[in-house]
Amino acid sequence: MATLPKDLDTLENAWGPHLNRMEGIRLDTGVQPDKVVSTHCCFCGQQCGINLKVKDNVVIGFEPRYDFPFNKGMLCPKGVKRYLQGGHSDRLTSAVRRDPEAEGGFSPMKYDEAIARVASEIQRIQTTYGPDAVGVLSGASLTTEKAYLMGKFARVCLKTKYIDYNGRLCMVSAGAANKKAFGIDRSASPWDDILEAEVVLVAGSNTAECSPITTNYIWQARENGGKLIVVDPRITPIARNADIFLPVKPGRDVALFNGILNLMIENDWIDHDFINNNTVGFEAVAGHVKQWTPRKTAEVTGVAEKSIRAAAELWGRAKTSFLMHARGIEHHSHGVENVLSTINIVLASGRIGRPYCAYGTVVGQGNGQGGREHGQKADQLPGWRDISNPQHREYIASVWGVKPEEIPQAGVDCYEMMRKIDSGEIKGLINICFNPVVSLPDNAFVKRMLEKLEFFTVIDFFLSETAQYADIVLPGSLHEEDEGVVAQVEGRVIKINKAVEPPGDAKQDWRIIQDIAAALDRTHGFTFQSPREIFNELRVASKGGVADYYGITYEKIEAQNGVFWPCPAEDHPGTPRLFEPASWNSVAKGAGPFYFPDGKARFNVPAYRPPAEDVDEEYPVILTTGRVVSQFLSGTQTRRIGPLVDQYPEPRIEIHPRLAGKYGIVDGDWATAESRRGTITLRAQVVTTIRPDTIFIPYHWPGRKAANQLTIAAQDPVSKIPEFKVCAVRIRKADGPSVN
Ligand SMILES: Nc1nc2c(c(=O)[nH]1)N[C@H]1C(S)=C(S)[C@@H](COP(=O)(O)OP(=O)(O)OC[C@H]3O[C@@H](n4cnc5c(=O)[nH]c(N)nc54)[C@H](O)[C@@H]3O)O[C@H]1N2
Ligand SMILES: Nc1nc2c(c(=O)[nH]1)N[C@H]1C(S)=C(S)[C@@H](COP(=O)(O)OP(=O)(O)OC[C@H]3O[C@@H](n4cnc5c(=O)[nH]c(N)nc54)[C@H](O)[C@@H]3O)O[C@H]1N2
Ligand code: SF4
Ligand SMILES: [Mo]
Repeated sequence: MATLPKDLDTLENAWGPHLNRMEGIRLDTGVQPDKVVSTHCCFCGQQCGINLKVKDNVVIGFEPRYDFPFNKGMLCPKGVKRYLQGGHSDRLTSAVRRDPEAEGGFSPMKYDEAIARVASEIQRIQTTYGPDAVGVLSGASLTTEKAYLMGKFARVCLKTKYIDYNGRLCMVSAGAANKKAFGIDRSASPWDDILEAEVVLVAGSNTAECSPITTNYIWQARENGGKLIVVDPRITPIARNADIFLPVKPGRDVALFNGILNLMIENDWIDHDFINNNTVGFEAVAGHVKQWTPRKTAEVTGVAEKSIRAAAELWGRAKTSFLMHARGIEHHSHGVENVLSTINIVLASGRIGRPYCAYGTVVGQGNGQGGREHGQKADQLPGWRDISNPQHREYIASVWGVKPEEIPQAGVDCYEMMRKIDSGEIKGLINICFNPVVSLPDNAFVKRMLEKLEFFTVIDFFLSETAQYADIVLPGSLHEEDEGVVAQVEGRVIKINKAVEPPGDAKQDWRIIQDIAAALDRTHGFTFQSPREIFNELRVASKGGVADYYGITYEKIEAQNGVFWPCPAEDHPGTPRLFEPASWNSVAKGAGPFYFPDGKARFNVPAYRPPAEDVDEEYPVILTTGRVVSQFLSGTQTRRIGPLVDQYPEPRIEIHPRLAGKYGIVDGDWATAESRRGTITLRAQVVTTIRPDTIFIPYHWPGRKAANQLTIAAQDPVSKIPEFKVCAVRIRKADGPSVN
């Protein structure tokens, strides 16, 4: 096992916890790298450019990339320490099988035997119960080639309809709303359009902690005279510097944005020409939002009437603007409506598809964008095609060399797949790049379901909390051990380059998948020799779809430092800004710039619905959950990086002094939060930066520290995203951490 030179680790420890502008900083440890590999950070959807320094097949250090136009030489604390996980002693370097006798419950086994066992279990289950009895869970941290391969593997090799992915917990409300409003699911502009925007509106995004490089764009806009509006129940670091802060009560964003639109219409702060020429459905929305008077909006949202008026005026009168949102408005049982309500105020303003006039969703996972385009979603085929559309099935069948009727129909979302385990329809599960035990809501149910499976296999590079339920764990690859493309937050397709070989028996994920296909003797379509070959098939499969990658090649990505999709032809430069009046789409279709046959964007009526579980006398406090800067997602990676753990070692309950006082809780006390589904005891962090009716718990920890013991499995009816951002709890002071 490769180990990291200690001095590097120590040097890194000395660096501050905040955004690191690294100009001039070079690691000078006397260790000369053999090579420097230009690639991207493995963590969030910003996908900052980074150079990895490699010696003896070990990543020993890094430099931020100044040549990548997005991060321009900056990285955040996670990006800075990303490579430290590679040398961790927990790294899986062989296949392991469940073994109650062994220390830790698992013992190593030969890779080929593990693959043979996985294949024989799949065969046994499918012969006994039918092809749909085996399901696949996949992930959006995978490269786009792997995401594409997983969709094809489920449909063509396993012939199961049950595949879904962890982006279901992340971007699907934004995706569904974008498709409804624009006909395409991608941020509308490169982030440079933030720089000169007169107003930047940030809704439900803890930008400074979760998308730190985006923060820098917003600061630059402010330096250029721009104003900032932030909508969040917490005064996040970015909210502290807002011109107008709207401390919305969790789950009430539809009311807020309907109220703002109502004021825009009343004051005629709308663009009639744009609405008439480029949109449909305005009248219905205008009629609907009339009821959202400032007073009613204030009552429902808990935001002062004068702040709502001030925000509507600032937004309404602006000449240029950028609206962005993240999971704060999307993780709701009405997440799609929340997003549509923000899109409505963008469309009404007419400020989209022009310089400094834009709208975007802040992508979460490393390939949160690319991972949702090419067929690992339950209802999707490559190129953002629809699995229930006969023409789409026919085209993809022709690319895959199968008959259209052989492609299964739509499956169900990943949480519903858990329910299918409960009902006995799914008996075997293959999980790659997903840690549902930590990340799905109401996780006691999830654990019971994984125990209920007849066979469960996981492909990961660490023995994640989910892998601990597996019969066999196959040793997958780290980001820096493979190549492929991802699409970052702006819609720019970029290239991840391989820096090191996987250690021991660990293998690139696409090889593992194809090894399973070979062991099943179902190799048709699974004989790729490289990610490049997979990408070339993906290009053809996406051709003519909304997410058209046909004109993108590895060489073009290299030459242009990324290519924005859609890019339908090799001589097409890509599409940085969508919806420009003379965009490829409008030229091709002879219509307006939006991705519908008539070229017009859609207003949608977003009716207000309260959260699925509102507070009551028994459970009087709102719980909302999310992130902290130093941890990433389910924490499997960042909880193994010492300096990041030191920064925020364990979750705490953020609580306002007024609420804390009511229960006799002071800062640092143990406090218990209890919902109808579970109980958690953590230290209280008493802060004035949160609404007094709401508590916040970050969710990156497993076991008794897992926020998802409490959350509710209520889902949006369209996107199926879980309501991570609101449930009802009661709280009390506790003597110490719970023991069980
Ligand atoms: N450090 C760090 N960075 C990350 C990640 C990470 O785990 N750690 N994960 C990445 C991923 S996958 C994602 S999805 C993104 C997530 O990025 P964000 O969405 O920015 O992060 P969250 O903490 O989930 O939630 C954002 C904010 O929503 C607010 N909020 C809660 N309820 C509501 C509500 O009802 N309305 C409104 N308007 N706001 C509300 C919370 O107070 C919080 O400040 O971050 C990415 N970047
Ligand atoms: N309460 C609450 N719950 C939430 C959220 C919240 O805000 N609140 N946020 C939700 C959101 S937005 C998200 S995105 C999800 C994320 O939830 P998950 O997807 O479950 O979280 P990850 O930590 O990304 O888990 C990915 C697993 O895949 C592994 N992995 C990473 N990269 C690769 C790879 O390239 N190959 C292989 N083979 N394995 C890999 C990691 O080691 C890890 O074990 O959590 C959701 N859950
Ligand atoms: S902002 Fe995201 S991509 Fe950039 S360094 Fe941080 S975690 Fe990595
Ligand atoms: Mo996410």
